[in-house]
Amino acid sequence: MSQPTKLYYNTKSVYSSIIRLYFHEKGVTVDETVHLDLGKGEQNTPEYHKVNPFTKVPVFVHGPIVVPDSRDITRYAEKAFANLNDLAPTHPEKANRILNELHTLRMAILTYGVANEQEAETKKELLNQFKARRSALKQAIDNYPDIAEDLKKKLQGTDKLLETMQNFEQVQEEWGRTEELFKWIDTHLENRTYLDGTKYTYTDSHFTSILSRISHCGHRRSILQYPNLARYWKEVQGRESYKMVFDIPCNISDHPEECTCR
Ligand SMILES: N[C@@H](CCC(=O)N[C@@H](CS)C(=O)NCC(=O)O)C(=O)O
Repeated sequence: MSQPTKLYYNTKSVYSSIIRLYFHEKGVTVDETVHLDLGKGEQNTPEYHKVNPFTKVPVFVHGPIVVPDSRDITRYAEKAFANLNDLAPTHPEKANRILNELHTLRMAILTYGVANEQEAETKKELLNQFKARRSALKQAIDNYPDIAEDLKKKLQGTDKLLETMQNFEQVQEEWGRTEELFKWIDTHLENRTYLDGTKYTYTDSHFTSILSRISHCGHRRSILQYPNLARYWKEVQGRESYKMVFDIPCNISDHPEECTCR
């Protein structure tokens, strides 16, 4: 690992946590970490736009190579750090399918979205945080004319999300889709400890972070109703990597500030 390494991340971001879990399991020690406060809009600056024009985290930098996107980072690092722990799936096609399915889940809708009157109450504070992020984005559009075009596109996406998040029916649909996928994974896990079989792979880092978000945002039942998935969830939480990344108690009712992402 002779080239310098750098990770741009946020502690509350699902996708950043995937990489932090994965690096811990892989044995990658990053030379420099840069924490971006997404609520304050630190990702929407011209400097960071040069690193990642999509202005999102995580981004991994390895010498001259810049890799945005958690899926690409895990695939890249598996090859670049082949001398470290082997976390490559032994069934790449199946792993890719699972990974792609997991990344169709709309985590922002699941995190902030309100599915009923009760959630409209319990998630009020959370939704306000999302709205504050939108305000920071609007401010950045005014402050940074050079990147304003990209930021305006992002604002359009943000507004669509905000609308969906407040539509009970659409949020319920998203939970329905999520539980369908969980049901399928539950069957897949019937004779397997991890998604690949007996071997922990990077696909598990992706799934663990997603499960953590679902659990911490008041939807534990969506996991625990499936016996194999419940067993898997317990297993991955017992790993050192989980404790390192998610050692902060996180429950929307008592720690709303710890449950943010989009
Ligand atoms: N497909 C990307 C998604 C990255 C992403 O959505 N990151 C969120 C945090 S979890 C982000 O940076 N949001 C900042 C913003 O939209 O302003 C990945 O897998 O890394």
